[in-house]
Amino acid sequence: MLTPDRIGALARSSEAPRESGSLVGPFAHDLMRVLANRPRSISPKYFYDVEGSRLFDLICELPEYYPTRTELGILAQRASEIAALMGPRAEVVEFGAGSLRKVRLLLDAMDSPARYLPIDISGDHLQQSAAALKADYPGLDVRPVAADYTQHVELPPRMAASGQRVGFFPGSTIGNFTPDEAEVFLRDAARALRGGALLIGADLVKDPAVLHAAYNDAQGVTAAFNLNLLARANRELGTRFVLEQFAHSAFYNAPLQRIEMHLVSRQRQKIALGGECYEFEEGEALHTENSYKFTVDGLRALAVRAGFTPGPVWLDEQKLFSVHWLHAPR
Ligand code: AVI
Repeated sequence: MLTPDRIGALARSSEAPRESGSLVGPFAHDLMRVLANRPRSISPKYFYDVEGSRLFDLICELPEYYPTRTELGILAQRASEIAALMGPRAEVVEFGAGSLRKVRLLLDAMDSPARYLPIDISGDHLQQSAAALKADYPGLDVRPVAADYTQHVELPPRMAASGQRVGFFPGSTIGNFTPDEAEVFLRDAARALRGGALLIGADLVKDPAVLHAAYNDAQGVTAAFNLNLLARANRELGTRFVLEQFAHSAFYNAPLQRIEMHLVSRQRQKIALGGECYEFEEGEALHTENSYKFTVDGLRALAVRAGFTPGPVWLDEQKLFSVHWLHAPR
């Protein structure tokens, strides 16, 4: 549970004094822009500092959060089928590589994988995971790319003797984009993977009660993950958000087929940032994340709009999660 003690601990960890100096960088810039507007909505990419990544790893282990273990189950069960589609000496490009646990399932099944290019915004985390992977696959050319894959990323050209280039985008992270952003991302991926394919995980539309539980876990880890956005602002930007004065709110918006996460102000309050003062009314929300859910046909239609040709789709027995093979154009 997210008890007052735990909120207190999170809040204390958010009180590290900031060096005096001007507020620069995308987080400061975006947070100021967001606070100046209404309704207030910020990109979920700011969840993932070191603490946010740690909390997300905990979420993936929660009994209520079915996507990670379900997708891992699908990949483990279908690894040889997927490896056959990849063919020999394939290059794998992973968008938003995290712990690299999922890609190991593929690499173990693949026929002589040639190169692995994990792209992640968190450079340090990426270098560490890439070094660990390299030690386990000595014959693999591991080339980490520290970049924001939500923006256009220039990839190195394919190796001369390699097979096809296959993108890997697991975890239903596609659901954290707006529909327009998802299409732009996929169109860009189709270009980068020309002549190859994309293997993508997408969470499915299902009983709202199952979705609700996955984003409102009993231990309060998702709440801590959501509140860490404010803790991060305190640590990095010197804001003085009092975490106890915001409530985690996550609910399924059925018409839009998405979970929405918000931080709701428990009282009227003012927040200072960059020489400006921003007011929150009681009950006013900062929208922190959308997590879109898909039907199989909906994801395939989105892929077609972005230039892919849909191939096989694999689901778990309960039809909770889907993994799609999408052919990139030539
Ligand atoms: C990373 N992403 C796919 C997760 C999701 O389910 O949308 C992030 C998350 N947010 C709350 N719990 C997990």
